[in-house]
Amino acid sequence: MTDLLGLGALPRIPAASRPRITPGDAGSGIVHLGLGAFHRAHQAVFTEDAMAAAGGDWGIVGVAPRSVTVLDSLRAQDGLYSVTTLAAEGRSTRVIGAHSGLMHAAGDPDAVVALLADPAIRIVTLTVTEKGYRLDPATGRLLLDDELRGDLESERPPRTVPGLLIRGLAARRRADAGPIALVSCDNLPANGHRMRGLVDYLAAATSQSDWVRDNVTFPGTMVDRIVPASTAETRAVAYDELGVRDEAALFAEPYSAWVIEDDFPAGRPAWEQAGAVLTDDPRPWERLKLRSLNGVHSAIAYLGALAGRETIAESLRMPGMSAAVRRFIAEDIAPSLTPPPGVDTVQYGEEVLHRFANPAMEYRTVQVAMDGSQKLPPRVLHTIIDRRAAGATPRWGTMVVAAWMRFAGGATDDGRPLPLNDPLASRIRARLAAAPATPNGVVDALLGLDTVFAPELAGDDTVRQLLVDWLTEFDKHGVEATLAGVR
Ligand code: CS2
Repeated sequence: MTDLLGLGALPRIPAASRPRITPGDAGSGIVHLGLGAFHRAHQAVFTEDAMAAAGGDWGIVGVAPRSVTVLDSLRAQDGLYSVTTLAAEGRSTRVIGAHSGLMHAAGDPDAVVALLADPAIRIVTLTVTEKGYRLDPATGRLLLDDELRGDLESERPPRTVPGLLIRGLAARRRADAGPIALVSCDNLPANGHRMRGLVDYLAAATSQSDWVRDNVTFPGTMVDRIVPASTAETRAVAYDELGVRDEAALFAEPYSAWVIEDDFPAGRPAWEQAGAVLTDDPRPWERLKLRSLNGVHSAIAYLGALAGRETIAESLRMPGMSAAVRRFIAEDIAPSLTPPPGVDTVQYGEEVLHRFANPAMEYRTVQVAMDGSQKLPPRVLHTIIDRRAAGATPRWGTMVVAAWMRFAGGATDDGRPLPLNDPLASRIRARLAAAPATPNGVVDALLGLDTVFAPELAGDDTVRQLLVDWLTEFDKHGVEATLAGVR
């Protein structure tokens, strides 16, 4: 008898931890691109709960775009994995059985294209991270490089996510397989709108605009749950709780939210019965969450990492850190947006800080810090742009950008290496290497990254001066002492 999680092992795990549906009972209705931890602890859980409450053939075929590590673990476990919810008061573990199939896009792109043309599939959801969409972060326009052009213009198997989608839609049109919703579940501003822009562009380039207009919708979403990268400890806890090994185990916070634009031409799971909010306009939620939660997460990550802190919770305990991010929320973020009705941005920010402080969650600063060139525009730069347009001086927002600039230098304040894990890493390094290592030199070099900094920011002398001032402070005193002076 194997001690690995899988269908055969389910009778042996505690009853309260078993999936809430019978895995494999529901037919497939959703294709999901991106098998990362976030999808598995968020949309998959909502979908399982929706099927448990109201039925429906909404099994998820999980597609790994490139890496096979998670895919292999899931395949060995019949698609099953556990999510352990960590709260200060204790933990609880449940196995999720919402996946009805698993595929590898890089290994077998034709199979994924064929699946997108299957009438049973009525929804495609995506968590491919900001960079997976191939959009210019500063302008939101598609970055048409050789790889993507090859996906559009040649017959070779698609290599990019947009290429895979447009080939899948073409196959669906030919098969007359009916309408479908494409749902971005990534932290992009107006993600539904961006998804539509991307697909419209590709559809025009491949002469299928009419079909796309009549058959494809792009519901926007706000997704929210803190799901740290798994470690050996995650797997050890799962073993303790389940009595079997789970190589794909996850940790997550108790909080989970999903706001979805209700625009599904071929039906959808009863997600509202699983706690999701279905709405006409998710954009106020998206903006609130991106700027207040993700923007503050990035702030704590860069500042904490520079001060040598490993985790977000630990960074938040640094003297002055919570004062600085509270001022960022109250003085820069709150005036930059209109929250959803009945929500107060400062109060929302307090709840976010409470979640970040969860002592049971080990969310690493360098995990949030990665892909800064993609994350900064929607999380922080849009706040700064809006505040500047209103004539204000966004002191705290520029502090975060300065911290990112210092982080890009690759070392903590006491000289230990920091990883620059970013699709623009080589451009960033080259720019820094060619510039004087002074606050002015660094600011000029990095403001010149035109896919990150829109012209109205790069050409704004007030912003430039604020950045130089913060970098000068960090150079003189280090982040720790700079923060300690914030009230
Ligand atoms: C985080 C997000 O890693 C990051 O960049 O800011 O993944 C964050 O945990 C989620 O968006 C929370 O919903």
